[in-house]
Parts: sequence; structure tokens; C-alpha cells
Amino acid sequence: MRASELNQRKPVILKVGGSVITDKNNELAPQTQVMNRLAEEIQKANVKNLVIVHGGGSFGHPTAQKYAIKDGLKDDKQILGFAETHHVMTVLNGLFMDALVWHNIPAVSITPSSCMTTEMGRIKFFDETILKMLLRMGFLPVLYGDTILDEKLGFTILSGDQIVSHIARKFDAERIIIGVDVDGLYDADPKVAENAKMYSHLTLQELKKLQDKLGEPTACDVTGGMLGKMTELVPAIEQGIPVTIVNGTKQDYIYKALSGEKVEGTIIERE
Ligand code: IP8
Repeated sequence: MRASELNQRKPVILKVGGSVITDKNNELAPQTQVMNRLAEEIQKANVKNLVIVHGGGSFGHPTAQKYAIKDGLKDDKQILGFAETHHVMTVLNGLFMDALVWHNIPAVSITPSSCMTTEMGRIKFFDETILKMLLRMGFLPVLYGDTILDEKLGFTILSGDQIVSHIARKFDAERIIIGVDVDGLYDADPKVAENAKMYSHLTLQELKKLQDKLGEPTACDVTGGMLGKMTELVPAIEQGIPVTIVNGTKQDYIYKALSGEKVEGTIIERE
């Protein structure tokens, strides 16, 4: 079989939040049991043309914050900080890849900082050749939030959410699934506000109105937590790609979302 004859389906993009696969209250704290459970769920759901993007959690964020990587190159000391932040992300990625591959998933890692650049923090260049070929051949490409070279800032941080939105739009994704550590999208941070109300369905209009209410993240997060996530996803939803937000820390929620089964969470659609 030729590579060109393989897989023409629209991709499904799954974001696995750093808050799901790491403990954000400690530094460099992987949740390997969760990674293994997720790998089982992903294997069981067996979605063709799946792309996974994972976040930084307690690996990328504390190191990025320590060296102010997101603000760009201002001081020589940040050079080592860039390398350190990128390195801890490759370590986290390696742990997640371990779980995926040892669960018989043909996952192949793509390092964003090696095939993308940004300008003022926005993706400017992305060589998609490898991603396209991997998908066509039936592999499961895995990307992640990373340090990135920036044409104006020298370098910065590229969030996994920006990567998700970019790939979804470029490849006209069928849908986006976002796995987080809460049950869906709320009108306030459910970790702080006891009476926070969760939405099971939102239109793009409703989401835009809600955006002002989504506050700053509580845990260390240089890319803006839920507000940052939603801001990135708006252009994909505008393009007609539906987004489902589910709790990835709960057994089988990601599995159900991937399989198209009914699951507690928030669905956001253009209308
Ligand atoms: O957790 C951030 O990715 P995110 C990656 O998807 C780094 O926002 C290096 C902090």
C-alpha cells in the first residue's frame, strides 16, 4: 500500500492538559498512573487520524516562569533557562510517549520547537510535512506546548492550545477534545468559587460573552489557564470545528469523548 492511498479522514485533535498528566501543586511531578489509564482509553477508542497535543503542567510552567521565557530574550541567563524549559518538556513528553507506545499505540513525537517558529508569540512558520505523512501512514502524532524561537522576541512559550487551534484549522479537523482537571467550562473558577455554574452547551456567541468572567489561573500557568485556552479556541470554533471539554482525571471520560459517547462536559459549537 502506498502512503498516498492511506487515511484521508478529517483529524480529531485531543489536548491532554498538563493539569491531567502532572500534579501542578508540585514541581516536576508526573502522574504516570493517569498517563497509563489515558493510554488505555486512547487505545480502546481506536480513533483513526488522531493528533494528540499535551500541556506543560508542573514540568514546563514553573521553569518557564523562573526564567521569564514567555517575555522573550532580555538577559543572557535566560539562554540556559530556554534549554532547561525545553528539556523538561521533552522529559514529560517521553514519559507520556512511554505510556502510549507500551500500550501498543503507534505514537510518534513531533517537537514543536524543531518545526515551528512564532512572531510575537503567534505561530508564523510550521513545516507540516512530517505531521501529514505520519497521519497518512496511520501513526498517531503527539505534539506539546514548548519553548519556541520567535522572530521578534528571540524566543517565547508556545502553548499546546495554540498548536491545537492551528492544526485544527489548517487540517480542517472534525472536532477538538480538551481534557482538563475540572468537569467542563464554568462561569467562575470551580476550584475557588463554590457556586460556580458549569455549562453543558455553549454557542460561540455565549462563549464570547463569558470570556470576561474567566479569570487568571490559580496554579502556576504562564499561558493563561482556561481563559487562555478559550481565547485560542475561538478561531477554530468560528471555522465550524466543535470543541468538547471533559475531565481527563476521571476514568473513561476521554474514552467516551473520543468514541462519541455521551459524557459529562461542555460542548462549544459555532451555533
Ligand atoms: O500547558 C505550555 O503549554 P500549555 C508549555 O499547553 C510550557 O500552555 C513550556 C510552559
